Amino acid sequence: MSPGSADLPQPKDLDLGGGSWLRYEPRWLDGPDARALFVDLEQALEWELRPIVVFGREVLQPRLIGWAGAVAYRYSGQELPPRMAPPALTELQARVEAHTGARFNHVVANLYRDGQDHVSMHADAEPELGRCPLIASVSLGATRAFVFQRKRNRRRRTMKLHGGSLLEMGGGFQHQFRHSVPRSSRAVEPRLNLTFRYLHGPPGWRQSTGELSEGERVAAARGVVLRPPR
Ligand SMILES: O=C(O)CCC(=O)C(=O)O
Repeated sequence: MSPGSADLPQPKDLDLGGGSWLRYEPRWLDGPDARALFVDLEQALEWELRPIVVFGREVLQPRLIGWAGAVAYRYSGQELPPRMAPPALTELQARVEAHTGARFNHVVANLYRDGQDHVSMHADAEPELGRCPLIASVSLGATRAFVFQRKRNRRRRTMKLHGGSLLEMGGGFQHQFRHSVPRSSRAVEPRLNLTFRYLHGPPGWRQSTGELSEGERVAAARGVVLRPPR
């Protein structure tokens, strides 16, 4: 460990039990690379303030969202139609794929304009993602808290997501946990987050019993034993 490195955020492999895991690399991108990508993607993506349905009520999402992918994605009562990725995003996806060994075909982008922008507790467990999806999350810009809560006992843990970081969420994480980026009372700079996902089919697709999802394929390739999601 070099002098002073104890103060820097360190990579983390979190085995959360029950086949759920997180892998965090705080400095996946170096500072200038991460800053340049923020500028490029903020300009290249089309940002929208979109409604979603929460407890039967339509509300505006408390952040701007953008996306790219060849297949439509439906979540929380809204559908994101197919949309082409700008070149900067295609290049970033190739880097995430090379690093994780996973394929992705859909990206959801969130732009948190300030500390009031947030995402509430949720899980990304749409059937179209298949069992045990591997979701790779790249953060750019301000550091924000990432809170995850075990569904069974509601126990919460918090970690920080730094600009330039890569967080992989895998195994049963989307089935056994919810996650959020809560509001911050401090004045924070904008943050851009990209979650890379693999959609096996259009809304309504269901995985058949003998079929492997992309998350299961990657786990098998890494020698990780998965338990069926509960
Ligand atoms: O901004 C983040 O780190 C999380 C984003 C997220 O949970 C989502 O897009 O589903």
